[in-house]
Amino acid sequence: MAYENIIYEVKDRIATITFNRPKALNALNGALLDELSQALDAIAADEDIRALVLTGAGDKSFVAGADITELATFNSLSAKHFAQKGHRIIHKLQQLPIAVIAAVNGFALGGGTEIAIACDFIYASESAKFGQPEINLGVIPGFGGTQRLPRLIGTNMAKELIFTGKMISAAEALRIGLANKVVPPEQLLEEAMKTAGEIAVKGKVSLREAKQAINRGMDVDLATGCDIEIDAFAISFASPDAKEGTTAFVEKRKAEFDGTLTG
Ligand code: CO8
Repeated sequence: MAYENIIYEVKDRIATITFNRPKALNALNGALLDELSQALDAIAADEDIRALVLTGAGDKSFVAGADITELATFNSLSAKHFAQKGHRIIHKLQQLPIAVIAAVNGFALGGGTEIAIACDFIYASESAKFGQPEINLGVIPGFGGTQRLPRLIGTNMAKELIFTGKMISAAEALRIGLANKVVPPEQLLEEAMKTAGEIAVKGKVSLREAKQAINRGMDVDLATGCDIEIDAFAISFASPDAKEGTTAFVEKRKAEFDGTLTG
């Protein structure tokens, strides 16, 4: 389908979604969210795609949050519907069985930070700025920020960011474990694509099982998490990739993973 508010590309098993409303600093309006949802469905249905990189058009912003001109028209019920829609899409993003990297190239505010932290990890350009400024609008984060941010950076750090609404730099995001890596702006996409490429040649089943074990394990106690890992470990052996990976090691050659589950 033709997209107007995002750019969706696939090359060498790596999908890229670029938020593309640069005049509004890539703010998330309803139309953009619908297109994002459709692109995520297309990715989920494509067996060949192994990684997704999300970034923003222009050199200023990743996503400057929900579109405030739309928020300004909401009542309590429409706010609820909008938040439910955002949660559904972000859940879809988080559930993708592939690696998802946020390449944060500028402002990642409100819904922008919330999308970034639903990715598997974040690479940031030196000019990136993160924050949950909703409190300055008299509202609170509505796309998962009150839940995912404390799980990622700790309760007290998340409270300080959400209560003050302040922006933090890429360097500070790196220090508190929000971003994995900070690079000069012109190297950001290259670095993200390089890591996506490294992951794209791994076994599809082992990548999926590792991701699911980590994500599901974060929401349960350690013993239950270890049980989840045991099952995921067993499932990884259902793929020919396990035979190929271990045999290649013994034969001192590079493994060629084909990603099929049965064989
Ligand atoms: N929504 C709509 N338009 C925006 C947004 C936004 N979030 N952010 C920027 N823009 C627009 C500006 O209005 C401006 O448009 P125009 O040129 O037509 O005047 C254009 O983008 C450029 O922005 P600025 O001129 O303001 O650029 P500056 O460099 O001066 O400032 C900032 C950049 C600091 C990013 C500033 O634009 C800003 O503070 N933006 C708002 C950031 C914000 O508060 N984001 C959080 C929104 S709330 C949210 O995300 C909650 C998500 C879940 C909600 C669920 C509830 C139901």
